[in-house]
Amino acid sequence: MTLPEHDLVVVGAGFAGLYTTIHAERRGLRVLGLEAGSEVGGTWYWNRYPGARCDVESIDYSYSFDDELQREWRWSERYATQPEILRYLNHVADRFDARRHYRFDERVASADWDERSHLWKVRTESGFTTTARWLVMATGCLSRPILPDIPGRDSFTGEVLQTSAWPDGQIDFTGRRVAVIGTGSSGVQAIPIIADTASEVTVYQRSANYSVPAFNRVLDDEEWLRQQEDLTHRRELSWNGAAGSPWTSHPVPYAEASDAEREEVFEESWTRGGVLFAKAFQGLTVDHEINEAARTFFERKLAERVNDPQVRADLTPTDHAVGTKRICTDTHYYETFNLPHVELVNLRRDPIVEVTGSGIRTESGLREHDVIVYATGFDAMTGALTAIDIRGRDGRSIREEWRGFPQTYLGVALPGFPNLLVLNGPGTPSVLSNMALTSEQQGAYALRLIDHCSAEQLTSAEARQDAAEAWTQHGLDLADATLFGDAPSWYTGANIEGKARGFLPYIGGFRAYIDRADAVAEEGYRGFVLSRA
Ligand code: N01
Repeated sequence: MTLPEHDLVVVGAGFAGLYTTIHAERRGLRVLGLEAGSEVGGTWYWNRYPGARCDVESIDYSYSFDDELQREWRWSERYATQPEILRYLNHVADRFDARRHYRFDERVASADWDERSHLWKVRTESGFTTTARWLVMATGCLSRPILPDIPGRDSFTGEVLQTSAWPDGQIDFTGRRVAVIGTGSSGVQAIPIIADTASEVTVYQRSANYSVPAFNRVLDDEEWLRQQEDLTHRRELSWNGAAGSPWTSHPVPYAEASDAEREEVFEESWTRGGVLFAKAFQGLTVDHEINEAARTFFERKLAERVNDPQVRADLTPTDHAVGTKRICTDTHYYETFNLPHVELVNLRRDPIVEVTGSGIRTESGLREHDVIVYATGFDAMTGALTAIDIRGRDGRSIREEWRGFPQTYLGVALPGFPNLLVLNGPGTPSVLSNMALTSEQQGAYALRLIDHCSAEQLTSAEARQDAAEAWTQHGLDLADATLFGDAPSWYTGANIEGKARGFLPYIGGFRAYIDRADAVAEEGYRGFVLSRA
């Protein structure tokens, strides 16, 4: 039997990749990590734009697998900034000596399954090749950036920046005329900071988003100690919750709450900050009436934050229900539009015609800029995988198969692609949950399958077609019962022209997902075909 150079290759050194690499080594597996970046960090390595910070609280957005680790790392703010999370992931890599398993600056170009030997042959863009029994894709959900196809885009002679590939080090915007295209979470976080120093900021907005203040604060010793005392309980709630965090909706259903109670609950969820607003009442993203109440509350808050009625109208979302696109978590975003040097261009009324050497021309005319910042998002959930030429049994190609909606089993396994394990793939809770914990769950699940196969002397595990179809349909049915499907979001592929539409993450909840996945394992990997080379 041909022996592989490695038991597994892990692609990616973000939360999921690092976890898997560290734990593969602990099990005595020969693991190789391949990472396109020059360092660990994944999303937190690439997205270095000003204002980047997580919208899950620091205490929750960190590994839970090692009690010493979670108690020794002292977060400084309620929501950690990108530099702090990157430092944390570097600390994890140091602490568990994980870097020695990685080759950095290696972008995987292709992977081919050899049916005879039951091995993957992996090749990177630099020409490095290796073989492994298992190929674990920890390539991230939002790691394939997109740039809009605007006529003349490359003719601009000023500086061009992209939030998702931000250069290392500070960019000085002092006295410069800056354009920002895109008002998702990245744009919403970057715009207020850019406006602090730029002489002019023009925000080109195609769709208005819901944004809720982060109410970020320094974690003082008292709050930190309180969190530490409660940590075991807090983690328990997170692991058993629907979204991997300790927060739940108000216990009294909306229909049974009085007007005063409803108001109080919305206010309280608002001040919890950011995405947690969508959790105010159970069913907020399912039931039109509750969602309308949340929308009314939001619009009242917006009126307090934005002075100019036209600007306010332009900043009011019109094309989706509250929470059905990722709610942005901001610090002074809306207030920024009260500043005299900040202009909002509503592209629905005044579309971009072209980018020129000196600026951006919309139907109303040319605005000149020194810098253009693209905060235009990602080919989410599938883009990182379809960017690689992955060939499974009989030459089947993910890139070709995923021209249609991706069929996965539990989000982890794909029919026709034995021993390929996708972490946080389409069909997992991933982006709807706390990715620090989903990454642990996904890594542990992949390693559990690998352990099972080695214990049984099996060399291949492949999802059955019918199991993948049923799982995918189950996910789509769950999403159909909510308001999510109607929103033109990256959750559904709607941000990419020509991408197959359908709700990509698993919306049934983190705990429910874990229970289903564990049941599959406990029943001897029902829905998988396990075999020997
Ligand atoms: O990307 P997005 P993002 N002309 O896709 C616009 C996570 N995240 O990087 O909505 C003009 O949300 C596009 O317009 P439209 C978080 O999960 C988290 O901001 O398609 N505009 C939209 O406004 C988040 O959801 C954090 O009409 C164009 C924007 O670009 C996810 O990452 C921070 C355009 C893209 O927004 C993605 O966020 C940052 C065009 N041709 C990111 N094409 C936190 O933890 C696109 N747009 C807080």
